This record gives sequence, C-alpha cells and structure tokens, in this order.
Amino acid sequence: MTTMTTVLPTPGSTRLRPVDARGTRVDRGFWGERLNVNREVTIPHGLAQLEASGALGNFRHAARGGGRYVGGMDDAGLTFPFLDSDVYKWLEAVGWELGRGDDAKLAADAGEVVRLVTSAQQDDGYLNTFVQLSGHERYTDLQWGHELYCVGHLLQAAVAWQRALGDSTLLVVAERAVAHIESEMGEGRRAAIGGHPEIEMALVEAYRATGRESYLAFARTLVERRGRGLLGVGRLGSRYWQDHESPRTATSPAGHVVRQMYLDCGVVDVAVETGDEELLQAAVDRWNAMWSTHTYLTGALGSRHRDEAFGDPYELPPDRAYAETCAAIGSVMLAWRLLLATGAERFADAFERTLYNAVLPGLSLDGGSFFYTNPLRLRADPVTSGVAPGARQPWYPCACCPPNLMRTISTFEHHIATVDGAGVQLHQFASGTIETEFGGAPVRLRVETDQPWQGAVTISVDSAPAEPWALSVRLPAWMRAGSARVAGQPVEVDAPSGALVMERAWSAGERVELEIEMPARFTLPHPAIDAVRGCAALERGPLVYCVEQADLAGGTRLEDVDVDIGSQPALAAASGLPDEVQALAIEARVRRHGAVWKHWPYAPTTVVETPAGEATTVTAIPYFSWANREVGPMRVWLPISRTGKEVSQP
Ligand code: FUB
Ligand code: ZN
Repeated sequence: MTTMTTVLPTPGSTRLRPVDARGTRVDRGFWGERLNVNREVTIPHGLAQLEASGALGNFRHAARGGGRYVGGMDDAGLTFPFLDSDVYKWLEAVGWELGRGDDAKLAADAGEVVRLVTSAQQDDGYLNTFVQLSGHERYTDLQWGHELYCVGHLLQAAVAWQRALGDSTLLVVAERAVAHIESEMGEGRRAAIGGHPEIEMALVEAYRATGRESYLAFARTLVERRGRGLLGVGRLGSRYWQDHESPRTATSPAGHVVRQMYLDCGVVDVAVETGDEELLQAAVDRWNAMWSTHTYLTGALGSRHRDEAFGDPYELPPDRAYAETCAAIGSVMLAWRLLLATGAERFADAFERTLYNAVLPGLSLDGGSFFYTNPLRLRADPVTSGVAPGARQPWYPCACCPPNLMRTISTFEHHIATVDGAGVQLHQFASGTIETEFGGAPVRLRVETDQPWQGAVTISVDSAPAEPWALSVRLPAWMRAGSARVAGQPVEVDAPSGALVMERAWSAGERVELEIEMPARFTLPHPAIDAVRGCAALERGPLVYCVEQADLAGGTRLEDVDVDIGSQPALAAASGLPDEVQALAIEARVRRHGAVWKHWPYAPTTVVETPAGEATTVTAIPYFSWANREVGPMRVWLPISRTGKEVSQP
C-alpha cells in the first residue's frame, strides 16, 4: 500500500517527511470528536447539499450530453462555473475518510458519485460540466472559467482514492482530463495559465503518486508562466490572480487570498521537487510578509470583500474581515508544506493557530452549517449579504468552503507528526496513537492530552528501535513556561526554542510528561491596526476568545463593555455550549455612552467626565464556538478599560 497522506514529497526533497496516516489514529478528545462529527454529520450533509445545489445534476446532464448547468447564483445573479469542484472536494474527503475506516453506506454513495463523474467525461478526456452544458468554447475563459482549477481538485480527489484505498478509478479519469489540458497548453504549446491556481499543487501530487515526470514539468511551467500578464488585468487587476509579478520574485502576497495560498502551495511543491532554493525562499518571504502584516489574530486572511483579497499591510478591520474559510484552509495547507520543506516549527505554530481559530469557526459544532466569511466582530443589527451572514448557513450558492472543510478535517491526522534522519517530530497535540518507523524499526507513540483545554501532554513510547533516536515535541509559540519529565526524570524546557528534543535509546513503556502552563492572556494589536487600537483580545493556549451577546446579562450591550487587562481571567462555564467548551470570566466595566453621542458621533476633547460605569464580570468563549447559540453581536477585540477623562457632550 502507498503511504496515505495528502502531501508526499519525494524522499530527500524536504527536511521532514509526513508519517503514513494509516498509522495515526485520533479517536478521542477534542479532535476525536471533530473527526467524528465530520464523518457522521458533515460529509453525509455535504452529499445531500451537492444533490440539492444541482452540482451532481450537472454531471448527470453532462453524461446525457445536454441540459441546463445549475451554478449557484449569488446576490448579483452571477453563475459560478466551478460547482464541479464542490463534488471533487467532497470525493477527496470521502477518499481519506474511507482510508480511516470502512463505511459501507458512504462507500456506496461515493461509488455512485465516482461513476457519475466518470460518465460525464467526454471521449477526448475533456471534463467540465459548465463548459459542456453551457456551450462555451473550451479554454477560452481561462481568467474566470476555472477549468484548470476544477481538474486540479479532481486530481487531488483521485490521489486521495489511490493512496487511501488503492482505487485508481478516479485517477484514470483525472489523468485523461490532464492529458487534454496538456495537449492544449502543456510544454511547448499555448502559453496559458488558469485564473485560479490549484492545478499546480495537484499536478505535483499526481507526479508524486504516479511518477509521471511530465506532471512536475507542467506544474513548473505553470508557475514560471505566472507574472507575465497572460491573464490580462480583468476587472480587478492582474494582482487579483497573482499575474502581476513572477512568484519567483514577488516578496509580498497579493490579490485574491485563496488564489495566492493555492499558488504558493504549488510553488513550494515545485520548488522542493526541483531543488529550486530561490523559488522556495520567495514563498517563505511572501509567507513572512503575510504572517507579519496581513494576518488576523485568528490566523484568518483577507480584509477586502470586493475581490476577496488581502488588504494593505495592517489593514485588518475586525468587523469588515473577509476571512474566508477557504483562505484559512489554504493557509494551513501552505504552512504544512513550509514545515515539511524547512523543518521550522513556526509553521506548525501557524498551522495550529489557523486551524483552531480560522478554519474551525467555519463549521458549526453540530457539523451541519458553515461560515464563508469569519469576521472578528459582529455589530448589532448588521446589514449582511448572502456570503457574509451573521449565522452559519447549511450551504452557499458559491459552496467552496463547506467541502473544503470536510477534506481538511478528514486529513487532520496527516498533519500531526513527521520523521527525519534524526527521529520523529510531534507537531500537533491530539489524543491518539502514531505508528511509524525509524531506522527500519517500528515506533509506536501514544498521546494523551486534553488540549486545547489543558496543558498536559503525555507521550508514551510503546515500541521503539534499540538505537538512540530523537523524539521532538513542538513547544508552542504561545507557551511561556512549563516543565517536563522524561522517563520520570525532570528535563529542562526552553519554551522559546520551539521544540523539546529528546535524544536517547528509548525503551518501551517510557513516557514524556509535558506540562505546558496555559494561563489566559491578554493580547495587544500592532498600533498600525487602527481598527482595533485601544483594544485587547483574550487568548488561552492555542485558542482565541471572544465575547458574545448571549453571555451578557439582560440589557447589557456588547459595545458598552470594556475590559480590565490588569486582571487575571478565571476559568468559567459556558452556558448553552457543550460541557467541554472552556469559557473564561473577565473583569469588565459596562459604561452606557448611548445618549451622549446621539446627534453627532464626534466631540471636542475638552468636555465632561468618563461615565464610571459598573464593574462586572463577562464570559468569553473560544472564538471557534461562537454563533452556536442565538445569533447576536460578538467581538474578539475588546476596548481596554481606561480611567480619566472621556469625551461626552454637555
Ligand atoms: O473561485 C473559486 C472559489 O470561490 C474561491 O477560491 C473562493 O474565494 C470563492 O470565490
Ligand atoms: Zn471558500
């Protein structure tokens, strides 16, 4: 059996190698529950929605050779030509899920969908139901048409089925579709690229899965062709699709966030497989610029609704955050690749922050509804659109995010541990087992933890090679202090070092007991993030917290609450949320400013006292769990209590 994992670099091309996810089982604790909900609720829900949305019907029509393409329609009446990709992402999730464990019903349902996809393919290998049904010319709208994007997702689903199940049915379909694209715009043919990157990383993975060199060469060509203006400026400018500058030289992220993230995944994949250090460094430089000036506290990306794009550096308004769920998913995909390529744990830190606080909020706790955008503040009585509603929706006309969540959660186990020439590295904390090998001998680790709620992580070595090897455990960037014992003996823990590396001849039965202190902490924003100046956010461990109207006493308005950052928040219970959800109680003040500003929301600096307000305690909940009760105002960034003068009208 091939190694089951999403990203499988050629041996020697990256610093770290993923372990075979067949040997990793997270079956309890926080992530065990998330995986379970995804499998039992979200994925079956996805199939029903693919049917209801018409995405599956499009394949049926295409198989019959005619019918109307059904493609969403947003507020502006736009049809989305990429509904095929919703089906492929769902299939990818199912492929990985079936690799995790049999499910006869799911296998039968998915088998039907695979047959449907197969039957829609045209004799010459072309496959895109939008083009087939709408009568558009093939490959004439590369800017917006998503033909390459959809085939990219098909390829990724196909690789999942091949790696997880040894089933190549989809791979045959996908390879025929790729061959068709290659015949049109492959090496030495029409110099063209797709408006939405995706196929680049899929081609590299297909190369890794099949050994076909032409896929890697084509991926590289697509990367090298970018930045030459081949797509034109369109209605949003060439930065929108990262065609303004070569990915080899661009030092900052630009344009549509998901496009940039997917492109950079392909860039890193091409770079490591071709040993192109310059190209890899360019991706790292862009990532550094992105992380230091374009990233929300939650790890979310994208502050412009109009073009779903990065804003200017530090343009990170909480209420106007676009923060698309797919952008966060693209970010964790990129972080994983950069971790493998460089071995730097800061990418695992980014993965953790983004996964908990920007990906997971996209899904309701019950697994049946989704956010497309993930703002860090919801005002009272907001005017929202279909894409940015205040409450999660069961599906969207543009449904890129829901099945993307499904495949991301299904592959959580792929991203926990790696191996290298020195030993095994544990990057993410989740209760379960990891089986891999080192130096030809089996290694079996058992992890027990109540992360993200408690700081204890116990790793038991069940089996290990006789020779010394290094077990490395990430020390999270949020960690300030902690302690550890190895085989009962205390060892020094240097939090800023990023990892606790323990090299020894491990014996079965020995344990690492890591205790990470997890006090709640207030976090301040960079002064240039003007929209949240004078505010603080609350974090604990890997989680970002927020205050939701549902937790305020009757009559208290969220915008009247400010917080005392000198106080130490205490653990508290969250009412109306699952018992496991750990809330925090914060010392706060409620100041009713309302009437003072009634006629004009500005005032001279010279007048009147700050309302003293009333001291109170407010409950904060993990941001990922917001909007699971009645929908109401929410904010991550809370005004800091100040004494002294405040402006008000005489
Ligand atoms: O264009 C395909 C997907 O739809 C993008 O990645 C998302 O941003 C949404 O626009
Ligand atoms: Zn999306």
